[in-house]
Amino acid sequence: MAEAQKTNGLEVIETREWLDSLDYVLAKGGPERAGRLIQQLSLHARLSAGVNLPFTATTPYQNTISVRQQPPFPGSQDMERRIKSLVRWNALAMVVRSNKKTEGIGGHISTFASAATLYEVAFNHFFRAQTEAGDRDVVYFQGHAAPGIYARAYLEGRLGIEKLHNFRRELKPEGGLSSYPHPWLMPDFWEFPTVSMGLGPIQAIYHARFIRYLENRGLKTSTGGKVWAFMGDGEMDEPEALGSITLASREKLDNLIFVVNCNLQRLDGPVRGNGKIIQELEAIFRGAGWNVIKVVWGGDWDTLIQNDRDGLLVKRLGEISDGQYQKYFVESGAYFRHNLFGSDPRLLKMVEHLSDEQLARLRLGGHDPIKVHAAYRSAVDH
Ligand SMILES: Cc1ncc(C[n+]2csc(CCOP(=O)(O)OP(=O)(O)O)c2C)c(N)n1
Ligand SMILES: [Mg+2]
Repeated sequence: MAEAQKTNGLEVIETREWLDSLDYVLAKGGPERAGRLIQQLSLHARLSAGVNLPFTATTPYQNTISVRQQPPFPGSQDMERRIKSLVRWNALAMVVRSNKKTEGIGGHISTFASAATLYEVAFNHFFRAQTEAGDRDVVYFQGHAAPGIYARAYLEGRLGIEKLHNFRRELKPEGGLSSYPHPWLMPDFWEFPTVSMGLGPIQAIYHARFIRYLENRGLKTSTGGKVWAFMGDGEMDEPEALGSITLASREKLDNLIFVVNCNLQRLDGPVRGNGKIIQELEAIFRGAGWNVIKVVWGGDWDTLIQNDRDGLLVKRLGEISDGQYQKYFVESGAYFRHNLFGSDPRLLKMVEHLSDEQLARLRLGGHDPIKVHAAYRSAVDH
């Protein structure tokens, strides 16, 4: 049907009536009742008129957890932001300084810069250390995020400054830090080797599986410890990263949490220029039977998305490719407005109260501690 027809007259009124009815059901019966009704509608359409809805393994390009479902943030956001800034700065300074001292020493900066919130929220609110009472969480850190983990350990007083001075020169007499996590290189610090991409995710699956094996045979008591694995979106292209994901769902490993940092970027370019890596991964994991929680937009987007009564914005956000998004993020607010919202006058109207500067500063979900916290909470409680 032509776009003009869809947005015209009768159809607009009809759609609005259906949406209003659904809102009524939602208000009276809650989301579960509404969900059942939608399923019934779809079944009815299929049985009585052969309406076959196109198959989709993905959900719309928005956060899985709505604002209403979001739990309150338990910490001090100001304090945590300050800690995060210090950690992020020290990680960067350590890498830059090492490269000044020894040319070509390398080290990644952007990996941790993009994942700092993901780690800080986990460190501050979720990771559980070993206690006498019970078992602990197990964490597979993304190998290239190592500078951030060192920087945090320094702030906690677990690593001396001389170690940071010798980043990537661990054989110096006063000691140093290995490029990447490896228990052989730093036995008191790292537990698992993760930097050959794909090793973290696959080890985490078998680790969680083995823990379950011990628990099921009474060889270990369970106190709810989780296995966390942090990885990059480019890393998901490694065969090992996805190779055993059906084992995890078959064995119902709800003691396992994957955190995939979808910064849309890998070392040498976009992960998917013409595609959408978040949607692609959602389809793969949902198809394999995983509970997938997407965190796409930060709190700055909440009102815009809540006011998106007809789903125009969410539809627009879903049709933009990752390559285009990369361009928007480095361009000005004016460019963002013109290219993203400019496709429809109704979209432009939705953001007319925001200045170009405000538009450029709309935060993404992975950098919003409240959104990340809500996602972790939901994953842990699943
Ligand atoms: C098996 C393997 N191949 C290649 C590399 C080299 N390498 C290091 S980081 C990187 C890109 C990582 O991209 P992504 O997983 O998206 O992580 P990001 O830095 O974006 O968080 C590559 C190819 C590697 N470490 N392991
Ligand atoms: Mg990446």
